[in-house]
Amino acid sequence: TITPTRADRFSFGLWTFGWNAQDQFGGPTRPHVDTVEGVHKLAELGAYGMTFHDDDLFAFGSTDAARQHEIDRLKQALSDTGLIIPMITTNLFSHPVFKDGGFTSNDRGVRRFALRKVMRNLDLAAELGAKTFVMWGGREGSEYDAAKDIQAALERYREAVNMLGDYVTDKGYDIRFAIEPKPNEPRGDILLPTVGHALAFISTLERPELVGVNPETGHEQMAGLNYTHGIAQALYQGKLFHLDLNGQRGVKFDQDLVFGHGDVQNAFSLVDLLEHGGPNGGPSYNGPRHFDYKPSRTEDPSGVWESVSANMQMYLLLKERTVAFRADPEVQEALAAAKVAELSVPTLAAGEGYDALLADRASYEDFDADAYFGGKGFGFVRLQQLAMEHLLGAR
Ligand code: GLT
Ligand code: MN
Ligand code: MN
Ligand code: MN
Repeated sequence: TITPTRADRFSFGLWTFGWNAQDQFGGPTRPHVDTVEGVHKLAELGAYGMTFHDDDLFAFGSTDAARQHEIDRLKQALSDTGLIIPMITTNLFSHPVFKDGGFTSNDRGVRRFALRKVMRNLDLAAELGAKTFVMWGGREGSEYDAAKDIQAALERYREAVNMLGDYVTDKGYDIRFAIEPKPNEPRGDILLPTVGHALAFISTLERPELVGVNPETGHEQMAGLNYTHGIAQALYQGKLFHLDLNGQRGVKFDQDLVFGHGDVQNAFSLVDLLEHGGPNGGPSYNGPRHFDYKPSRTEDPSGVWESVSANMQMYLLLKERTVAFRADPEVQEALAAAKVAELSVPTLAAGEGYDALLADRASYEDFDADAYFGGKGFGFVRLQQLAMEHLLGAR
């Protein structure tokens, strides 16, 4: 085992280890975890941060005094442990009033209430020094096509994010937003279902620079997509503001397993990308390594903390394996044979335009597509096998 340290920047949602394991089919199997105990436990296990929704810290509808009491207890626990709050978010999905969404409910009064709830929590984010504000619109969506005007809903989503951008700017808050995509669950279909949809939506905003994405492993995989690819595109577009690491096995309900307990080979390529950037360089990620998972309903309180450690352990073990992978001369040779670095060479020469390309007979008239590879393959399977051998600790 590898001991996690603050420098690894691991963070956990209060709603993760704090989940009492109530699900659609059965009641809680565990007691509630107190915030202060949670903060101390996380610090002890090597995390550096905790994140939360307003309603995780103080119950919906708390009096101002009860709310303040919980904030004060949290602040004391943070100062006792040195843990920080890198991100906070607002719950716009649990209370029945949000049954048709928050920012995009058909009901205008709900939309106005949702904005106020978020603004109040933005003030708290600023007070606690959180730099990222996640927006997971789990209830923004529909079950019935006839019941939701999707273009109007997107316009209301846009209106909401634009206004919140004005708010943090006018207040001088050092906070950026991160939209978290998910294709479905709890709604039949959720708006902004994938990283790609969210990135396209962000480009329509008045302050696009304030808004990025918070992709969750399982959410992309629920849509049958490659999480590492989604993360790579978010990095490429300078939009990876935060992320939710967990495990998922295939296209089914949101499993929220421990990181790496789902598609472990994709977790390997992900950690390689986050830690080292692309194989030929390109941005890596230096934000929090945030886990958004659910300790399975079968686990007792000690199993919960085992699972917290397991997330960090999986990340660190994979990190170690990716370092070995990159350092292996045989891998270097296989990467070269597979021309992985050649993809970084621009297709056109410096200063070359379509005229020069048209004049280059070698590129077309004399290009013999049938003979070009002379029967030779790329050797991608060999390269992948080397990656798997490193992943398995066989090298
Ligand atoms: C909820 C959801 C998560 C989101 C959280 C942030 S809450 O648990 O399932 O994926 O990240 O709102
Ligand atoms: Mn999440
Ligand atoms: Mn999830
Ligand atoms: Mn979740």
